[in-house]
Amino acid sequence: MAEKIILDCDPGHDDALAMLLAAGNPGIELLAVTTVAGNQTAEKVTRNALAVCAVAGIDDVPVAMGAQVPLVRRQAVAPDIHGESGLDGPVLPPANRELDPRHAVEVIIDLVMNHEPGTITLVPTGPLTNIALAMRTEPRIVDRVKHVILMGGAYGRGNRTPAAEFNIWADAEAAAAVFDGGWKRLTMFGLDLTHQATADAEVVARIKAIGSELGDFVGAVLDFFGSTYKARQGFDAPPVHDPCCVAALIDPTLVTTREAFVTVETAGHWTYGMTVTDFDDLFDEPKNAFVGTAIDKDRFWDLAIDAIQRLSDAKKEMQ
Ligand code: PIR
Ligand code: CA
Repeated sequence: MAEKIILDCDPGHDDALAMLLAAGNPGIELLAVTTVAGNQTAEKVTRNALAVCAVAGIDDVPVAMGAQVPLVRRQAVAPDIHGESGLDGPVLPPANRELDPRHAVEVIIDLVMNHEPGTITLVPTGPLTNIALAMRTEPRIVDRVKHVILMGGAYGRGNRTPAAEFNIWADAEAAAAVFDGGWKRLTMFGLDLTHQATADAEVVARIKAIGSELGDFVGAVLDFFGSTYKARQGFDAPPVHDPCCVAALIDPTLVTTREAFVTVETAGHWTYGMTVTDFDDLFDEPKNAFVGTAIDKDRFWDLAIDAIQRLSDAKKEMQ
């Protein structure tokens, strides 16, 4: 049975790849794409989500716009990595369909409350504002969600501050609520894992060799992401964080995880947004998360490239 997921994202170069993997792999049933301000404003990332749908032929999945600002802190976006549009690099096609008229938080609550308990997985790949708002608006979703598997945090070094990863730092109060939420299952894929999933030159070449409009689009996405990651963080190849969560749902043997108590720092001056990860039980707190430590990069890319190929083939057939 395919995993039913809601992808809550801020596209975003790597978010775009998460959308493609979710839509293009038969092991996933993508119930909705919901957006949240993060890499860019909510308006921009929502436009980008619709552009990805247009180029990939994702016609039947609702897309809903969500939170425009964090719960407490001031908004901060990431144009240094993702550009002014939030998805700089490729030509972005205009939307060819309407947004869902509901707020993302409503869509999340409606879907979770109208499906059997324990059947829907939430996949947040941006700041956790929508998820925090959804659990506060309808607390019964917490027990009904099968699994929250999120990209965010790090038990090692951060990327927005030495202590904090961007998605958590961008709305740490929301993240604190989500980590402390009491979910049946919570998985954190932080930078420790996602920095292993780099789009090396050979991978980009394989994607461009598909020879489709979508393959060229993803090629341009990765070229831009690679150039900013090189310039800003000195990486030889860009890490595509967000699709790691989707890949692990398709094939859990791709990743290694370790259970721990994880809590989000919201009071520290220098450490705001840090995901403090207690692998050694030093706090003596109940474990609340499975924490990703490793991913099989080659098999990860096989899955991602296969999804791009499938979506390309399906679109060709439609034309
Ligand atoms: C990536 C992101 C934000 C800032 C930087 N420097 C790099 C975005 C990605 O979309 C991913 O979800 C997460 N936030 C990684 O920090
Ligand atoms: Ca993201």
